Amino acid sequence: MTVDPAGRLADSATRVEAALERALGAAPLDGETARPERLTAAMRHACLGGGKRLRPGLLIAAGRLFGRDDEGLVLAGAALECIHCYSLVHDDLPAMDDDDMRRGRPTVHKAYDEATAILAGDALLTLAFDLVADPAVHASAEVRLTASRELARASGLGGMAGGQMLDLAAEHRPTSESDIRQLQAMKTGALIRYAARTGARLAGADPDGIAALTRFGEIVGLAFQLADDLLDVEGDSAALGKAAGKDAEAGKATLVALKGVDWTRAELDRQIAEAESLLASFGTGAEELSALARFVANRDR
Ligand code: GRG
Repeated sequence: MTVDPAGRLADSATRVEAALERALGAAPLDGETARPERLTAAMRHACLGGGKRLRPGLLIAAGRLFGRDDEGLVLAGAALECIHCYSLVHDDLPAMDDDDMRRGRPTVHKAYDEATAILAGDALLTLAFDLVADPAVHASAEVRLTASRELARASGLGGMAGGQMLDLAAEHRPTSESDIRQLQAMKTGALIRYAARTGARLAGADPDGIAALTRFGEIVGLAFQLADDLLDVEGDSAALGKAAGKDAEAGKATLVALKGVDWTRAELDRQIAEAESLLASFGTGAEELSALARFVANRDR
């Protein structure tokens, strides 16, 4: 069977886009008082009409491996995408990476203003937990609670936000390979690991299946970051939809900076080979995930 990862990803992306569109409607939901128009618009700017939707695509593909493919999985993927989009909005702020362009458009603080961008990020972060609590995500409240707690841990102090803190602290400082690996596993790896693990969990995988997908997610997370670091060195700003060459300028601690481009390419190949051998025991059903891992490694944006 030949799997077209871009086609599958595009299909998941369309479904996630529709779920986000519904979640970011103008009408207040039960328990809300009113939805300020400007904040809703800023959140829509951050979330809709752009992005590769890799994390929800991975969550949905992991679920499909274990036989589930319904709108509940899409909602869990949309929750994860809300966290990812919030992180991009805050990362683009002048106090962090100070970027003007994202996904080929002005960043949220440029299109609106800084205070609105901060609030849009805050509200996307909380919206994620609303979505993951939806009964459609899983019939069991205990499974939803686990998905929710793990989402908090992947995103927060010991995950993405903590990784961002370590990343800022490492700027213009000599940083060891193991420290770089740790900060990257937290900053970008944690959400990708969550995607693979949670897709498996929500589809009813047994502990061995969840463990295998967790390891797969860790490898894809590292591959994603290596590819991102290479794109920053070699990529084209127009294709990326954001400025390239910013890592060296900001003195970022990356494996490309520490070990060089050739080593990073070889490491990326090693990671993809490991991901594929990990999936071998799942047979042809895992071809979509294996193709997705290659897509992450070889992407040009
Ligand atoms: C602000 C709490 C906080 C955290 C920020 C993830 C992150 C932490 C910052 C993003 C900075 C950055 C550009 C990191 C490189 C990896 C990355 C997340 C790239 C963008 O993700 P893609 O390529 O983007 O999946 P799209 O637009 O396709 O969704």
